[in-house]
Amino acid sequence: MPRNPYTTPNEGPPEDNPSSDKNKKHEKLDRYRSNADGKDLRTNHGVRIADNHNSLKTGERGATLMEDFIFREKINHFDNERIPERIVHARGSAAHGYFRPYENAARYSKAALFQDPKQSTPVFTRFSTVQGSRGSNDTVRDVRGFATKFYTSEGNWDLVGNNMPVFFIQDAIKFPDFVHAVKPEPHNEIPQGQSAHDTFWDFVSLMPEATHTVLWTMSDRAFPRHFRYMEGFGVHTFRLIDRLEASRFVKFHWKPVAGTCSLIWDEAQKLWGRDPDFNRREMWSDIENGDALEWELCVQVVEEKDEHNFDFDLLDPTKLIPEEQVPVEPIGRMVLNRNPDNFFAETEQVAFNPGHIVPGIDFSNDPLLQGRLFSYLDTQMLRLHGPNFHEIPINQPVCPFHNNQRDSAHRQTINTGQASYEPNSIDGGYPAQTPSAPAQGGFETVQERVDGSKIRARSASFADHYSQARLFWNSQSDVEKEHIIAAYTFELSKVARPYIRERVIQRILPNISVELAQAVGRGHGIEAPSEPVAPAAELGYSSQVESAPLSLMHRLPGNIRTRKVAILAADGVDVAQVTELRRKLSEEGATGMVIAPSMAPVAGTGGDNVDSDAMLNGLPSVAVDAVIVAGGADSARRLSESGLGRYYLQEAYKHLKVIVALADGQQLLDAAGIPKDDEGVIMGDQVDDVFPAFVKALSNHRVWSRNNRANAMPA
Ligand code: HDE
Repeated sequence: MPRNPYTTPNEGPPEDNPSSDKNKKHEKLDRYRSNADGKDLRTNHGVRIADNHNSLKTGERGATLMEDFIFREKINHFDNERIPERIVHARGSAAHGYFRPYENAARYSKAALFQDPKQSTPVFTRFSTVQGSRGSNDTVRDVRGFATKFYTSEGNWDLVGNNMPVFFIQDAIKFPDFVHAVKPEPHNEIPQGQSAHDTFWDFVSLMPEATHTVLWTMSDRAFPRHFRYMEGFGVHTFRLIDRLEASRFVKFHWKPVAGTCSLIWDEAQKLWGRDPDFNRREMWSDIENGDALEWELCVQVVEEKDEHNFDFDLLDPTKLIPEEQVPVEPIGRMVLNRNPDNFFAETEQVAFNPGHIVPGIDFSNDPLLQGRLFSYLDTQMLRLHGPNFHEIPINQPVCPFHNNQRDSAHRQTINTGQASYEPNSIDGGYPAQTPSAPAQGGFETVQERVDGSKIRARSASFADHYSQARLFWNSQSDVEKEHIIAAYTFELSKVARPYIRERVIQRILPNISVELAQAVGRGHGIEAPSEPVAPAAELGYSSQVESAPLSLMHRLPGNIRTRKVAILAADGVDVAQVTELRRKLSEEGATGMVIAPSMAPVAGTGGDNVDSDAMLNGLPSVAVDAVIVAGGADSARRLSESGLGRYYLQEAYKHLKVIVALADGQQLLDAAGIPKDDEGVIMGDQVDDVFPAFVKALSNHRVWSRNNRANAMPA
């Protein structure tokens, strides 16, 4: 498999260095970046301001004067600061980076960005939740958006995907219904950032096609530990066009280099209060610390002749192509290594559109994709106030662009010449069309023969609503299955109308799994059928019953890079041990943080001190990946006497986190009631005694074998 030769930032090309100006997009953005260091305060029209504290009045206590143009400009601009938030995906955060293809990409697509493994393309990627408003919590149960703008030499390509490979509906005409159902309810605008309410479950239980994607959202994939651990998917089938104009179907995947892993529901909920910006903050601070986020762009390619060789329709967006049926081939690598300078200018104003494609990529007839091709441009008109949003710096392509579109609000371009039409002879016939060509040619839609009657109908090949839901369920580990059962049980407990709960448990879930239906039914005192109840066509058929990559366990991190480890310490701690721990963690690419009862320096046994990075309730266990209790008898006693100290360990235990107790630190295990006969509770006197076992355990992300016992922990 061809791989990018660069492995670490130091060995890499200039693009690996976030401050490098060798990135074409940054060269362009630099013209708009404005730094006020050492500069005068002025009005928007350039006048120096002498007093920014007092408005102009009639006497010191008098009324403010209309004449005060400085005051009016300032307030007027402020009053108009907000723009409408996105109707969906309102909450998001983004980063800059680059994409670099591997050698094999060029054989599938003539797109310039896939041709040269030495040539990188600037990217801007925004991650988002779907349901909540701009100020909602990061770790809610929801699909995550995964939208990438590639600033290619032939124009912008937007891959506007999600972290789940399938969608809730099959036809775009149902999107407003779906979004109205999932959004906060119209009468009281409750609940925020959640699907646990009547209108959502009413809709999805009446729309069996939603079942597969709802099942994904009931899995732990709905609250990733970090954006870096998320897979991404283009969802729809697209097309790749090669230099000979041959078209192939393709599904796009982003495979995280760091592996896949998620939060636990209780942890995710607690994070709403403890750190509502958890995912955003972690991405931001990792990038600031030089820990770039990385994905491989992968493709599943299907020859046109094989279009109908599957148990499902390639155009149906509620279906994925199991990896065993079509291999997922890596064709390049994306690195996100630079934070935006200004959230509004970049992250808020970036305008994605699946209709932004370049020669070498084309659409399929997926009826959901076809509808999206209308929607995104339309929504930008409202959100960014008219058709000139392509001039906003973050949206501009890196290649030159000329056409005869003119005027409208806030036009920046000063088009010279007299002819804003084509053909023209007055301006020499320019701008001129570019015929299609294998390289750097004009865009030409793939020629597809279409022959049919106008009809409002759903293809019979879209009738199967359950076979891939069963495939997903069968592929989950026992722990993941338990989490899914708990998720349905919890969500339905928030549904007030009993008939909706009954419909889900009796009419929908048995078609996925009788075991699932009955387990959720037990939690609601509702008897579930003992066999599937849907018509045969909806139950569908899949020649494959399991697919390992559908489980998060399939790509666990396998190392502890970028992990945050709490080192619990109080006065009397063994400082040498803390130092040793930090050094060893850092060697593995992880960060050890001293968490103490207060922010005062922690006094060590030998009169030496260590700084406290955070307080016990300032960086609670839900915000870290593992906990180590450092040695030192007094430190352990103080932590044991502290409710927060004991709670720290109990909560970490409940969330299946690796816990290490060194020397006297083991006292805290007893005080907190942590079972010692647990493979993820590691004890020893010296750092060397525990470290290899610690790294091994944390590489698996969590102590999965603890799942049942953890439920008994009250935290
Ligand atoms: Fe979107 N979607 N969507 N969507 N979507 C928007 O565009 C829409 C769908 C996705 O970070 C909106 O600029 C329709 C699937 C992402 O800015 C809007 C349909 C997938 C983002 C819109 C879908 C997505 C959006 C809202 C059904 C995964 C955020 C604001 C036909 C493949 C992009 C905006 C960002 C945003 C419409 C379905 C992903 C209204 C009509 C399927 C990641 O245009």
